[in-house]
Amino acid sequence: MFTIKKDSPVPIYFQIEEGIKESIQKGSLKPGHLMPSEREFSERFEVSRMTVRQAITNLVNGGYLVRQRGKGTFVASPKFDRSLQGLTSFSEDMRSRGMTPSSRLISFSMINASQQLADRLMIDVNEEVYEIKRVRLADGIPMAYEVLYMAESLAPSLEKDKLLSSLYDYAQQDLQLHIAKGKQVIEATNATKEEADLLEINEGDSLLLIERQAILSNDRPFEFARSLYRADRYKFSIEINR
Ligand code: 16G
Repeated sequence: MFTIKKDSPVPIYFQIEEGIKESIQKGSLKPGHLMPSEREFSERFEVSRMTVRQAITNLVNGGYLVRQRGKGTFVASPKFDRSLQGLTSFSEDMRSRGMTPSSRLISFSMINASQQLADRLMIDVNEEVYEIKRVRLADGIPMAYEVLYMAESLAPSLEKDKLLSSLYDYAQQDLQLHIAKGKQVIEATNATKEEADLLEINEGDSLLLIERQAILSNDRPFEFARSLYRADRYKFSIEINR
C-alpha cells in the first residue's frame, strides 16, 4: 500500500484519504475489495483510530467506499450513469448496460384511489388502482425500490408473474399501450429502516427519489411511480445546450 509522512504539514487523515483514493483510481484496489478495519489501519500506520475513521468517513461520503452493516467497508462499484433523456424502463436501462434485470415482488394489491392518486392517474376517486411494490435488481444486486400505481381498468387481467419481468414490455406488447411521454421529479431522501432492509443498505443512507408520471399516446396517465434509487449506485446525467 501507500506510505504516510508523519512530519508533513498535510494532515494524516488527508494523506490516508488521498492514498486510498489513488489506489482505487490506479486500480490496485478494485470494486468489492474488503478494506482493512480501522484497527488494522491504525496499527499499520501507527495513528489513532479517530484519524483513520475521519479518512474512511470522508471516502464513504465521497462515494469511494461503502460501509455494509455487519460486513465491513468495501471499495464502491462505479456508479450506474443514467441519462435523464428518454422514457426508458428499468429493464431497458439494465439490458443496455449488459446487466440482467430482475424484480422481487414485495406486494401486489388493489386499492381505491384517493383524491391525490385520482388526480395523478386522471381517474375518479375510489376507482380501483393497482399498488405494486417491487425491489429492482441488476445482476442480483438491489438498485431501486419502486412503488407504482396504475388504474386497474388499463390492465384488468394483470397477474403477479408479469411483475417479475418488465411492466413496460407487458403494457406495450400484450396490452398494445403506447407509453409516449412523462414527467419526472427528482429529490434527495434518506432510507427508512424498511427501505434500507429491502435495498441492503443502512438506515439513513442517501437515496434518490424519482417520481414518474408516464402518459400514454391517448393522453391517459399510465402510471404514477415512486422509485427510490440507491445514491451509492446511481448518478443521473443530461446533455445540455445553450
Ligand atoms: C422505471 C420507472 C418506473 C417504471 C419502471 C418500469 C424511473 C424513475 N421509473 O423504473 O416508473 O414503472 O421503469 O420498469 O425510471 P419495467 O418495465 O422494467 O418493469
